[in-house]
Amino acid sequence: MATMTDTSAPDPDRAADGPLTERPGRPLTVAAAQLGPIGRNEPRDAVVDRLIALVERAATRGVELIVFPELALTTFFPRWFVEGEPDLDLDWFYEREMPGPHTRRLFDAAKAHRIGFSLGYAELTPDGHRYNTQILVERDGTVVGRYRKVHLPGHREHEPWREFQHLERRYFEPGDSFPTWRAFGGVVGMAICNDRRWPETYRCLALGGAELILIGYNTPLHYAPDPTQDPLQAHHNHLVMAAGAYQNGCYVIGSAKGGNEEGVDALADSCVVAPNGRVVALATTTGDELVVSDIDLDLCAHYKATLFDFERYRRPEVYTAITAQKAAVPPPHPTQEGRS
Ligand code: ING
Repeated sequence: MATMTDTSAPDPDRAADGPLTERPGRPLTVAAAQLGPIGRNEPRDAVVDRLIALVERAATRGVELIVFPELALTTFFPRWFVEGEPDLDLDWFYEREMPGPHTRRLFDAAKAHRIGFSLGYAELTPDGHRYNTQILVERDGTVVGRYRKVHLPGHREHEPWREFQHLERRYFEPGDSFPTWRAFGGVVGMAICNDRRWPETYRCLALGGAELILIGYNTPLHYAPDPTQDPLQAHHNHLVMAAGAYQNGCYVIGSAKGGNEEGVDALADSCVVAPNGRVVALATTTGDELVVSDIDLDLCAHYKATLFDFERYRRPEVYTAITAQKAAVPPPHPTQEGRS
């Protein structure tokens, strides 16, 4: 039991003084705002109309925060080697400002309904840098922050052997941080698509205090480097988000752009995952759909203050390989004199 005069951080070795006490709760109504396919030439205004329709549907459900998918304003253009497509202007897919002329009315509609949101888009900075970006906006319309995708999957050069390309490493530069922000009554972090497959993503965000992690994704059902993974896409999708949620005591909201987009079938299965690792809300279609859940951010403490009490149980001095190494370094082969 901590002494009365103890003003330092709680002693990580203090004896537990009983089960977690019930807390008043920090309720929040959230939703994954799943999108169906977006056509190659679908005008921004037509897409924004779809986003606003989801905002308005969310308002009827008392939703306070909606999560739109990755690259939610355009088709998933990294599926093409654009230079080889005469009628495709790569720059057309990027936003130079956010909000910009086409997206300002989305921000206005959300603010009018006091709904916050995260939105994935292709960002072109004034000095010419290109990122796969997600922006976070509070219920009063304030831009809280922006995240730039750290883990860029796929390849950089045209690989004609593939049914379709995955040229994110050609069209984007990687982000270099996992920021978190105080917003929506808790601490919020963001990640994008492939980021959700890497445990480092969730742990870095949780070390920044994240209780709610917002993830947009565009995931083709076909994975050209290993088609044996194709039938496992839905399983892997929830596997990684449920693990990330549970092991870090976070809610995770995954929002897909699903369905058959320009000939490529993409996974839907948008969902809300609770800190206990359970999927508490799941999409039923592959189109524009609101996947709503009433959550309580205080549920995070049931894991952050017990099993996953970082201050008490983590051993960073032992984990040095995680930041010291990029690739795996297996042990040497045993020598004739004896095993090493
Ligand atoms: N897409 C995919 C993702 O990580 C991918 C890349 C496709 C991985 C298919 C595995 C199978 O979900 C993005 N945009 O990162």
